[in-house]
Amino acid sequence: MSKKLLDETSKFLSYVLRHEPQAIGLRLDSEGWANIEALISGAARDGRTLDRALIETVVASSDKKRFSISEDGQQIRAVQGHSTKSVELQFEEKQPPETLYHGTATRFMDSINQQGLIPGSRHHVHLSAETTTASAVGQRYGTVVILKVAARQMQEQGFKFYQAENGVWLTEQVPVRFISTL
Ligand code: HQG
Repeated sequence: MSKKLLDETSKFLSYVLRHEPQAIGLRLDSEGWANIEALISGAARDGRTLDRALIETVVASSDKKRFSISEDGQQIRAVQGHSTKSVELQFEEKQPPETLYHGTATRFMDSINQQGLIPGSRHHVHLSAETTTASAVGQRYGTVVILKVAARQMQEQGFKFYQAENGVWLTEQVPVRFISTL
């Protein structure tokens, strides 16, 4: 299996499992699970050939462990990053480290300095424990800025934090007073 095929399939899975399941007539339950056979047949109607081996290889080789397969092998979901309204993952609250990082681009900073960090179309603001991940995320949008978020302090003041299965930290919003630049 070529890297190109794996990358393209990973992007397609992110698209249908996080954002637009209806594009291939797929139903996700509230925890984001989709039936793998329905995913394969929905993709086929869209002219995309998927099979179990390809799906399993994408899941296993995903650098950020974006997807998981249910224990019975019948279902697949994205572990975070959703924007579709049909899904509302029930994350467990967890105590964050003192500091978490968010990578963004210089062009968003005026707005962030006014509004703090907001989720955009996704369900949560995404934060990471290391600056390397934050840097890679920010670079997707332009000249990167790494923001430090006083996560523990936020939590002490009543803000909730969650950690997805793949280690990504999530919260609803980050007010300006908890943000500084690195
Ligand atoms: C920015 C990747 C203006 C925010 C990563 C970001 C992540 C604001 C963009 C996951 C703002 C939203 C998510 C405000 C935030 N004004 N802009 N007030 N507040 N922003 O893609 O965090 O590779 O929805 O800084 O690992 O970049 O896809 O979020 O630049 O976990 O698996 O608005 O995507 O995972 O962009 O990335 P996104 P994100 P995957």
